[in-house]
Amino acid sequence: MLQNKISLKANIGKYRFNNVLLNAAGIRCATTDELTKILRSTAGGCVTKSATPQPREGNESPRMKATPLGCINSMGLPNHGLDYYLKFAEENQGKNDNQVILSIAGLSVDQNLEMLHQIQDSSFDGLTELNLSCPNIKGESQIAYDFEAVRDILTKAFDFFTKDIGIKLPPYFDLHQFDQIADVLNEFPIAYVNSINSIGNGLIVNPETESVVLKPKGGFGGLGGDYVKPTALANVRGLRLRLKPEIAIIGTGGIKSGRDVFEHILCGANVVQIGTAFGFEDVKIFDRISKELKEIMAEKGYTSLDDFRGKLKTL
Ligand code: RRO
Repeated sequence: MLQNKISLKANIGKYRFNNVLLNAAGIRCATTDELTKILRSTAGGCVTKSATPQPREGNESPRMKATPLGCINSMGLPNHGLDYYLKFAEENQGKNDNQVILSIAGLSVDQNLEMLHQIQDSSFDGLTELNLSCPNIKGESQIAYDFEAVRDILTKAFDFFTKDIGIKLPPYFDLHQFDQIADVLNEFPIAYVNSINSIGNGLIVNPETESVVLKPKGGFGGLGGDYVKPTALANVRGLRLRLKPEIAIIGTGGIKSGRDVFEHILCGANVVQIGTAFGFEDVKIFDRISKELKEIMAEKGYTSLDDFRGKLKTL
């Protein structure tokens, strides 16, 4: 009975999501067919595969491997180029409170600014996600570990960009890093941060073959799934405690059940994204997890996500 009264609606500023669950960028979101399938599902919207100005093939295969605890990837930004995703976003943004988040990941500051100019000049009026945390580009660092580089790119971006931006962050591991990134981000009118991207440069070893499991970068790759949930929760919580309230948080990392979503929201997530587990289960995962989350809320007497968002207790 109570379950009918339970709402899983969420919002980031003025953007309404009819469900708190989305895919995480990179997972089943590289083609318009995959993106349309997500929009037609229970999910509250979709994020597009991070785009570069031109289409890219990405790294050599094998470049993704599932394990019992999650997965490792070194995709290397394979995508159809910004024009492709921008057109989809222009055509589908915001219908029935289904948001299309347009993710971009330039290989240089100039590429990011070039794409932001193109988005600024377009009819797209949704959220753009600036991915500053791709771990898999050969010879490149993850920008968001260099705090001055983040300040520099955001200063240049907000010089002309008047639409809404979110920032995809890598996991941080030292509390001084939380302080430093929050100090930088609080200087800008950012709509949200998305924490976390995969944990960069893990290594999975196959003891039978005595080998790594991925071809690019000698086998090093980004970790997702069960490996990363506590790190993701710490990042959501650590940033919620430090960011100004106008900056919303998308919680991403290790979500495969209603309980995982419940924990992310307790830590302060406004919206959550599912990566590895969505890759394993496809769009039916949004039905299953919505049901599981509603069951937990019903048991606790909660009817909206606001009833417990950010209310994690300490001892
Ligand atoms: O394409 C990738 O290799 C990739 C990207 Br852009 C990212 O942001 N995170 C990730 O785990 N893989």
